Amino acid sequence: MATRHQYQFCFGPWNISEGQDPYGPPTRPAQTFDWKLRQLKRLGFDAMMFHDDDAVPDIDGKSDARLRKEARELKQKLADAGVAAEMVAPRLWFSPRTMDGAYTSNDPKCRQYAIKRSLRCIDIANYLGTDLVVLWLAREGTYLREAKNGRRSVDLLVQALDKMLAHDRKIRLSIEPKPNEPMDQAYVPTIGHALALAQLTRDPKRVGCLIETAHAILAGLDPADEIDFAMAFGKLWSLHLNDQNGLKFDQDKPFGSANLRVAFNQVRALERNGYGKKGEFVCFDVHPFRTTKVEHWLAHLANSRRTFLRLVQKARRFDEKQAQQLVAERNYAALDQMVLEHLMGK
Ligand code: GLO
Ligand code: MG
Repeated sequence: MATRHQYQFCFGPWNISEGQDPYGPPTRPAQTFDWKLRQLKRLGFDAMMFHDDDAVPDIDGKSDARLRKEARELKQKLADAGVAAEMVAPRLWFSPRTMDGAYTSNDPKCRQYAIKRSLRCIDIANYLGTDLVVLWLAREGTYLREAKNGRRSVDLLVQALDKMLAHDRKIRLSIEPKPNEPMDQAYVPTIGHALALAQLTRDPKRVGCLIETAHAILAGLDPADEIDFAMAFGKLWSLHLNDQNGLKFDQDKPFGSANLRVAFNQVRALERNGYGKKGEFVCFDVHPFRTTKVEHWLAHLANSRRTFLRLVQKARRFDEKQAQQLVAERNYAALDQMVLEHLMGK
């Protein structure tokens, strides 16, 4: 099982967040992008992931020429720092024009905006030197199911993906499913939905997925199973590791924080499938606790990476032979305890 390659790590500027939640304001002052980039380097990360407006702030007010100029400047800054751009994602949930959804909005003008913005996001990805665009379909769903026609929404999603695929023959789209929040019910809640949707597009081989631990748990699934499923299709092109304590708001806790065993099984699944061998990054979509002081502001990122690497060692040192023996004997009680003892260590 042990496929000994080195993993490459990534996070986004939004993962050094200021602590606001729906009930209260920020608890830490905002930091500049340049500071965040320096911290990323200092922590030993290899790449940064971007929203389109992380790369080009206030993107909607800027001309195409301006967008190109700013994106190229950013590319230079990343090159100077020796940091890769992992992906770019259109932020389709902030604008008043995406209030009722982006590609599935009931308003045709809003749908047009969402598609145009996605095409500009692809342009940014090109300028930054990545062929990966991530689609977290934040508002593609409903607060009440009667508000939209579900069948039409599937057609609209496919049409939007097709326009993106046609805009650039090389771009790959990774759908990041999430079953709820901000919506009551999302149209693409799981990896199965994402990969099925890919099949309806004009170029299924360029539509894959991104698994986020917390999102899989919110869907009632084991993220390790989602990893195995996506990788059986060769379609896991990115990953947002974090953790989640049960069915509540999206928590984006440090990797392994809520359930070390579930984290261990994700690492085992990545190892057995050779995740990262084709240049895929391990990204942490984690946030500091709201209570975090400025001087501890990066701990959730450093800790997630450390936990991941320690679990890689745990996965590689797991006694597979003994485990297989117990499986053959159907002695799952012993197997269960063996896993716990292995995780607890001496
Ligand atoms: C929120 C998502 C979000 C996306 C990011 C990239 O629940 O996890 O953080 O990953 O916006 O599109
Ligand atoms: Mg995410």
